[in-house]
Amino acid sequence: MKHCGIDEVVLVKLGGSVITDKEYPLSVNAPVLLQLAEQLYMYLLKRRTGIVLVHGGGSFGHPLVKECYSRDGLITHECYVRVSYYMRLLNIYVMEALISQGIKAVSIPPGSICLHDGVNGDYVKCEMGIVKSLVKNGLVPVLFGDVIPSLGNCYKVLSGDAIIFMLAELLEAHRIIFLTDVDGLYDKDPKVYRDAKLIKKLRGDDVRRLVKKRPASKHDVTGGMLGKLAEMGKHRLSDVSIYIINGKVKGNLYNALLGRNFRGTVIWY
Ligand code: ATP
Ligand code: IP8
Repeated sequence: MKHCGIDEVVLVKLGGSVITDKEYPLSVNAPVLLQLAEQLYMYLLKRRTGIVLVHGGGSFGHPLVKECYSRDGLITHECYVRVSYYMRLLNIYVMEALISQGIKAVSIPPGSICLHDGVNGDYVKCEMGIVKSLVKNGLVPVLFGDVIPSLGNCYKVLSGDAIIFMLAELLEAHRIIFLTDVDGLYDKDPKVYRDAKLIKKLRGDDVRRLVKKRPASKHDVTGGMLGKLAEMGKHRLSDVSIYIINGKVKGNLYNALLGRNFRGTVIWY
């Protein structure tokens, strides 16, 4: 996408495992957030790239939704109000960090622009025109995993990962960077298996093979790392490179944005 002097659009997912501590409900990782904002700012000083940020639910969204599912079996009206409130609160922390570092960030809550068509399984429609206009103007739209209304089932969780791939199609992005709290995609969970091996490169065609069963994760209602891969597999991507890197390592985001010296996984379509 070429507009108003912007050469390309890069999509960055600020993983909930990076910006919050998923072991403790409602805990923000403020120093890491500030460090990421600083890296983005330094990069934007150098390159005329459009950036769209999406952040995850981390210890704000996931434990609350989990509690609703185990208590009520679904997202009730009360639950929707509560999760929606706390996701906006997390978003405020993110916005605060970005704006304090000089980034022209604008928040777009997906709960206000997206609707789940309860009839067609996973089909979600979002009014993303606003995102396109803002990024064209050189601003940095910030979306996040959220709870959204559903025509069939009252409410549904829309993950930040799903939003990233919707945006990739809409904005014809060629680069997507996922920041998590591990060094990339491993052959098994590196937090559980000490002998897990980092997968440095992976072809998009091989992603589906890796996601054989329904993803499950201790803290995560949207499937954790395997949920990310499952989401990737649903979209028609071409000429896209996806980087999964550790957002807690200082300078990693900056280097990945510049395409140099970063440790992580690259998946290409
Ligand atoms: P959020 O959904 O809150 O935004 P996130 O996008 O930062 O979170 P998670 O969904 O928590 O990331 O996924 C990262 C976690 O996935 C890691 O902490 C790691 O323990 C776990 N994981 C499970 N399997 C793997 C794997 N094969 N490779 C890498 N990480 C894995
Ligand atoms: O963390 C989930 O978004 P994700 C958002 O990007 C909620 O999967 C509300 C749990």
